[in-house]
Amino acid sequence: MELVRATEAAAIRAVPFIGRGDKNAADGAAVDAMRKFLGTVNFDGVIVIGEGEKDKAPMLFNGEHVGNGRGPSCDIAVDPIDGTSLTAAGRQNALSVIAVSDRGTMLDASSVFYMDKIVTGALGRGVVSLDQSVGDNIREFAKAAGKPVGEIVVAVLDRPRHMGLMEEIRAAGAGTQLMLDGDVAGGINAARHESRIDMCIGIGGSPEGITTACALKAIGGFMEARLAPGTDTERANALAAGLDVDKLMSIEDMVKGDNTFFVATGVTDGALVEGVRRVGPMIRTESIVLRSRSGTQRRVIAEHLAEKWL
Ligand code: VTB
Repeated sequence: MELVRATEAAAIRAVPFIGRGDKNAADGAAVDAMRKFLGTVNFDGVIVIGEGEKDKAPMLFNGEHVGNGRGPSCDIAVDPIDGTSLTAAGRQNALSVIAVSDRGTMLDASSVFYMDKIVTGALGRGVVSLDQSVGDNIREFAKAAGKPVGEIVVAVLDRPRHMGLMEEIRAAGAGTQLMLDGDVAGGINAARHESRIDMCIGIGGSPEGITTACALKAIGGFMEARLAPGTDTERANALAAGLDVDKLMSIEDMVKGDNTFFVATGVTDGALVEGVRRVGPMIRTESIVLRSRSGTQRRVIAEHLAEKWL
């Protein structure tokens, strides 16, 4: 629960940059706030997934120690803003995210920027797989969910690389929900029982994939992923780092054990959580806190006295 203070702080500090066109400034403000608040939390965290390398954004560095050094030893994944471009443009669905698990349990996939992913709710287990065609996945999932294929909605990042994928989804008779960014929220929404999305597929960031896996441990969703090196150099780096780029990875391959925490606070409004808003003298934030050990999903609405944040 302490971690949520760090994502709340990052989200609040990003607000002056919403819609101002400068994604690195937004990210920088969120990174600074997150680092400061993490320093007060009782744990000895090592950042396994820092963001920013792919996008050359300000960073919390891989290998950086965070927390006050007391308490449990943890691996930590941070994404002070997932959706920096969304934030800079003033679009929906930007989140501030932290995921934590026991030390040594998070896969360090930092040498490969992208991974191919498929996420559904628990119903997809034993039913869908990255090794099946998109059409088969959609048909099998619809059957398992007891609904017509025409009602299946698949979230996909809106990228030129996904043109073929979008065609396959539509040819199967399902609909797409295109995301400009933010496939962490897309994956979580696919796994949640009360969302409009049934499935989230396509190639997105590896850091976002590992983070999503942490969240899914608490929600009980299904996910598979495979690293997607874009160049021979990346492939070589992955092999040197001991990664198996051909392996079909389960959630357990990405995060081991049953002690993960995932917290996210809305920066801008989205399907998962509301963005930061001013309510009279208060700043209101909405967050989710997911804990795998107990399988709980909490929503935390906090009101922060605005004058403390001036
Ligand atoms: C996704 C998206 C992120 O990276 O993972 C995406 O969820 C994948 O990379 O918000 P490209 O943008 O290069 O397609 C982000 O956009 C963050 O960089």
